[in-house]
Amino acid sequence: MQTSEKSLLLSGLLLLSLASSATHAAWQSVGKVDTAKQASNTLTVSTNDGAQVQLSMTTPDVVRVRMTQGAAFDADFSYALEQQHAAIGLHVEEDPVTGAITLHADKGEGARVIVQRRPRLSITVYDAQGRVVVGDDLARPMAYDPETGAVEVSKKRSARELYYGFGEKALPLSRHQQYMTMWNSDTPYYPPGLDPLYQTIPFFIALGEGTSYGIFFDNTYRSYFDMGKTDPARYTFGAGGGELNYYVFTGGAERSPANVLRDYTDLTGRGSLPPLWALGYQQSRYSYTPDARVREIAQTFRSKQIPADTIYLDIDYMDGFRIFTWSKQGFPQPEKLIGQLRGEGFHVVTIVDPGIKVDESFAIYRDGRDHAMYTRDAQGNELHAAVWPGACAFPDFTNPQSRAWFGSLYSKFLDQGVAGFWNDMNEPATFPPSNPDESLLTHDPGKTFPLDAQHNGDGLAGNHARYHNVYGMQMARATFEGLHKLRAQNRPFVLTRAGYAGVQRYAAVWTGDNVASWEHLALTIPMLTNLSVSGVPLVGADVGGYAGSPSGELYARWLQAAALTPLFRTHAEIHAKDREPWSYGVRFERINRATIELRYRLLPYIYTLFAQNETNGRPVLRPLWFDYPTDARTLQLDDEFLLGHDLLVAPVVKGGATRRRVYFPNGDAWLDWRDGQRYEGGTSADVSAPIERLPLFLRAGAIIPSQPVIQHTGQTMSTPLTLIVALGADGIGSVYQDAGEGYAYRQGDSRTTRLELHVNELALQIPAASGFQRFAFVEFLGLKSAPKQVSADGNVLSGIAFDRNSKRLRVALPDENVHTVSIQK
Ligand code: MIG
Repeated sequence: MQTSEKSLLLSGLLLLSLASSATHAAWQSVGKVDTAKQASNTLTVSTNDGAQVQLSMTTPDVVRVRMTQGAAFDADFSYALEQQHAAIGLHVEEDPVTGAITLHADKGEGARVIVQRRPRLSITVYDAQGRVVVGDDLARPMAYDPETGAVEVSKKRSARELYYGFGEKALPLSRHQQYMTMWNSDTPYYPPGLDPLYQTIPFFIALGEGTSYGIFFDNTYRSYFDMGKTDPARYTFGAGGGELNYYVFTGGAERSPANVLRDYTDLTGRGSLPPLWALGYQQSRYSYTPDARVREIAQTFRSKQIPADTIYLDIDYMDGFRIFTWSKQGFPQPEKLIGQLRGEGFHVVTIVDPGIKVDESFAIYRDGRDHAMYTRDAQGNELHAAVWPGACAFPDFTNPQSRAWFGSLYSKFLDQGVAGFWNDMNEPATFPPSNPDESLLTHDPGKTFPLDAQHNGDGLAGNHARYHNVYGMQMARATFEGLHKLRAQNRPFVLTRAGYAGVQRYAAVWTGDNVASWEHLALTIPMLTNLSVSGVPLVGADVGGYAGSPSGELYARWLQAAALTPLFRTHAEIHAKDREPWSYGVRFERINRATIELRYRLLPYIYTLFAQNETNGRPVLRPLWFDYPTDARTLQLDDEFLLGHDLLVAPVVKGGATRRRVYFPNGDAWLDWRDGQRYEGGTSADVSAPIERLPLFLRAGAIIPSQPVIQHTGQTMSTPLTLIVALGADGIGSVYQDAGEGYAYRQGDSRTTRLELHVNELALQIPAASGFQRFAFVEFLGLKSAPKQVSADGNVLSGIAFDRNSKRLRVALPDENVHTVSIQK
């Protein structure tokens, strides 16, 4: 670790020098408005300096601004958008005295934009109630650098405004007063604060005084966000090239974060429902090898009765790191191995890197070369750079033909039974020529393609400076689309390290090479919740920390914290000690088993959250402020999170701690998952958290589904569901069910059950349908003692049990036709 720390320090210095050399001297500001013309739902404004600005709306609450310094705008194309969104009809009006131009949707209530003509063009967005959402700072108007092509804009900032999102950042929960760079980077062992990391998602949600809005800066060049660091009265964003092209989401009538994220994900897409197996526990390390070791790991899970669904194979399964090959020594019979594992309920995920070994005897390499699938250097030659296999060529994933070709390569592994794929090193990361070992110089420019490398850009040819930030996302897309084409009946599972806005359409995201430390465990909460509100629902961090070896305590605490995050995967670097749930002795084995069991009990709830995410864009994992934006005490709370709207998770992230302070967000009461103890919203409590306990709370009024412990998701269908009901407030709930795989659900093959709690009565509406887990039990939490009786549709029930320790009342439902269950105290 010592040399790596030195390197990190060095890289920090490097970063500073890079940042300062990128400052611009020759900014040219937009001038006053000369002409304003409305055509086909767009208002085009030209200014007396030659710049042009376009304003349009994609919904009555979403305003789009484009600025170009040239005579013409670029072709309107974006990798981020799910589809190019048509602009809606505008109503435009000019003030006869000032000339100020007002525009809004021609139909329906919504945002209003006012464009001032002088002294320079400036844009202010208002909500339907006439409140300012966000406005240009006239002291620093839209500007560009004619020499370098850089663009930027500054917005006025109110002192208390906070900012969330920005994708994947190792930074505090709110990113106010931070300067952030967007440039996908391989950053092994990143220390907290290091920026940028692997992903570029130039989207944020602003929150001030309980109202919110969002901005998405759709520019793929190296970009930056100075959120009041240089001057707290403004924030600035810009990029080294391309158009100033951004969207303002005003958050609808409620001005809520949920509306902002819904509108952002309407534009950039939602994470499509993952296969159920991908939500089970996943075990990984660099690398399980040979095959006998993989078998041993799988069998140990089963013999120790620790649930698990997935085993990963990291780079050592390959023959000389050639993609889509197997090492003859380590994995002589891959199909047999995978078949056996599948028989035990395991899915295998293999890593697939972008680098393709330059090797005349390697058919995939030759095929790609012969069909011109690779990225080219400035001279037009195949770009070569060293990665694990040595010199490699790299598919140009911005070329639709290369994507289709690469996607088709998955066919062999699918035939062999591989269930999912893990795309690593796709920032893209290369080994710098000076250091043949993997470099720890995290932002060394030699660690990616030269900026003048050439890309197809889906027909808009451009250099690597323009397309660097989308390379990884387009690799994930090639994988997703390839899998979808090859196995239309399966939901692809793809995990990617790099990405750009919209990456959620294709892949899950993990936070790269974190470190086995308490500090990094704590960091997972602000990192993952911010990734979630950046539109990516299936997110996770390597459990235990990638680099180094956690103590039994750190691993157990990390497993607890991660059990209720969307992607639940243990992973470790090549040098790390064994890191399986049983690696720390029997005491920890028991604790870790119980942690993973909790995950499996809650899978029906987690699955429902994913289905809801696909519909409305609400994140599975949420920072507290997302659901409680008017509770100021949630705004910087970074050691708790919500799983959906109903579960509050307060993991222990400090070594040696056996208690912790928990804040309960205002507006709801909360019941301790363990014993039903009630905590009022807006209060804090010191709760006991011995090593075996994850502090977990259910919102009063919540109704959530759970299931008995199973060993893997293949055992789901045969098990009955239990509804867990938190008494103490009225509430509604719903449960989503489908086959857990495939797309029949899009043709209506699913079931959604609506539930309602009113005082002591639960109303159910279970649609009659077969082929789903059956609702069999209800468990009430929040009673102090056993009730007098419980009845279903007026008939007194006999099969009821009250547990004095957990204060849970368990009721067996006679059948699924029951409409009410009521408690008589
Ligand atoms: O250069 O495949 O982040 O999860 O184990 C390192 C080996 C390459 C980096 C990934 C890590 C993975 C490792 N990879």
